[in-house]
Amino acid sequence: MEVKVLKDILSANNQIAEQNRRLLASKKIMAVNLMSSPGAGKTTLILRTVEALQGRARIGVIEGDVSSSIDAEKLSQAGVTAIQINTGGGCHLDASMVNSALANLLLDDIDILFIENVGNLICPSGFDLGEHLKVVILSTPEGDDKPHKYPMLFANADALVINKTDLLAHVNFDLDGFKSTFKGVNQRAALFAVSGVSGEGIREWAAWIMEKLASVRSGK
Ligand SMILES: Nc1nc2c(ncn2[C@@H]2O[C@H](COP(=O)(O)OP(=O)(O)OP(=O)(O)O)[C@@H](O)[C@H]2O)c(=O)[nH]1
Ligand SMILES: [Mg+2]
Ligand SMILES: [Zn+2]
Repeated sequence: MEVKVLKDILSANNQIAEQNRRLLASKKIMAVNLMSSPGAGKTTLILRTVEALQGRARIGVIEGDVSSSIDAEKLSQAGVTAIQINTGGGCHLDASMVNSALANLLLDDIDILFIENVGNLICPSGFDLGEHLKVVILSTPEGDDKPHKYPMLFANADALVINKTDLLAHVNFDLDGFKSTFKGVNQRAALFAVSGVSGEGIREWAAWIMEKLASVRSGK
């Protein structure tokens, strides 16, 4: 019984995700689902990416949080088009929340849509939003054992961004060891080591995003 209910929820979600995918394709927008634990640096990475891609791509953002509009306001203050979704207790975004947000964005003015998921390493990975890319951010203070503990999220990522490299000297995070642990759960994801504070690695990450935008647009 429980299994059937879960299947129904996921299949309803997938249908709306498909609508989102079609709408995004018709507007030539690439959507990126950003997932991490709370505070790993999702909003900061979006801000750094907007700066890095200034004049090259127009960025829109859907902000998912349980409550508040702090993140959307932060982005708006930086001149970024952002819309806030409050899940009111829900621990992940689903396709219908994203569908409502899409109806409130000027899609003709967006090339790349970042969807900042609710901070959570568990269920966000189970819900298709209609996105092109799933990107996971892990910050160094969280520890290098997370791919073992939350394998679903890490296994499904198209890219993994290790953030807060500026703190490596102060935390127990073995970067090389981590890379091999991660390869054990996901061999195909692109890997980036960045700092949202110093800007280290942002250029490489931004170049990858532009490459992906080009392939989405050429239909590859
Ligand atoms: N030292 C350091 N701090 C960072 C870095 N990136 C982000 N921070 C800080 O970490 C805190 C959380 O960053 P956010 O970008 O708000 O993280 P988030 O993942 O969007 O957080 P939630 O939306 O609450 O889940 C803030 O105080 C940032 O200034 C970094 O690379 N290095
Ligand atoms: Mg945030
Ligand atoms: Zn959830």
